[in-house]
Amino acid sequence: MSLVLYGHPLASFCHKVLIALYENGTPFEDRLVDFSDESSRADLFRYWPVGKMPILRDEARDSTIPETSIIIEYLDRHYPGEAHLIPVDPDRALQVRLWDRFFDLYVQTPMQKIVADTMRAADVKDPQGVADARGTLEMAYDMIERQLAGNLWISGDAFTMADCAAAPALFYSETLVPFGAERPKLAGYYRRLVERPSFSRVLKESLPYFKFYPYKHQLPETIRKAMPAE
Ligand SMILES: N[C@@H](CCC(=O)N[C@@H](CS)C(=O)NCC(=O)O)C(=O)O
Repeated sequence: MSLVLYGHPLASFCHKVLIALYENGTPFEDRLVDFSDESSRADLFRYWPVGKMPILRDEARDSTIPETSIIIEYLDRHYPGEAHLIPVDPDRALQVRLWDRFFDLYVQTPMQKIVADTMRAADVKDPQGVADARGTLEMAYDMIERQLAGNLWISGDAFTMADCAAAPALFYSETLVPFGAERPKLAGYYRRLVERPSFSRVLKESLPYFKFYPYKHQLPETIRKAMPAE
């Protein structure tokens, strides 16, 4: 198979690319990266010394594509399907890229900060950084609530790369900072994302791994009930 995705079923940025692949039914091979296994870890770092996942290997073109937004743009250009996750119209495409950046920088990043701090030793915890991250999530939620006025998806009526970024970001951030009754549009958007077949499939495949998520007790009840017994 030409396309190989190096990633992990629990990793939110990997979910973002999986959604894009599933939206178009793009064939690919899934290669699980296990950071606790030296050779698996070396496999990833050999291609991308930054060490962040996912990365996409395109064996047919002998190229390595890192960074989720670049991966989705690459798939759109070289392996297009029926779902155009980047609009053809340049101004609409710009809006999609803006909201894609927004979810990565102001939802995923603070969400990861809070989760990572949980796993730090007591003497190196960063309470101020975590409080700032929570504040960023509240600010982002308010902006999303306003943006959704009249929009089915984040940048209009079509599901795009920005929604691929939104789904895992909001799925995990909601376990840390709930949306609150004052943000009904955000709550409705979240439900549409979770019910979207591409993301629903990603979540189903992640079920055996959610037991490793430090905030697993705050996952939605439907997910907790569907998780295999430990
Ligand atoms: N900007 C990167 C972020 C990727 C990222 O942060 N991936 C996480 C997994 S969700 C990771 O590899 N974490 C491992 C680490 O930081 O050591 C992208 O969009 O691909």
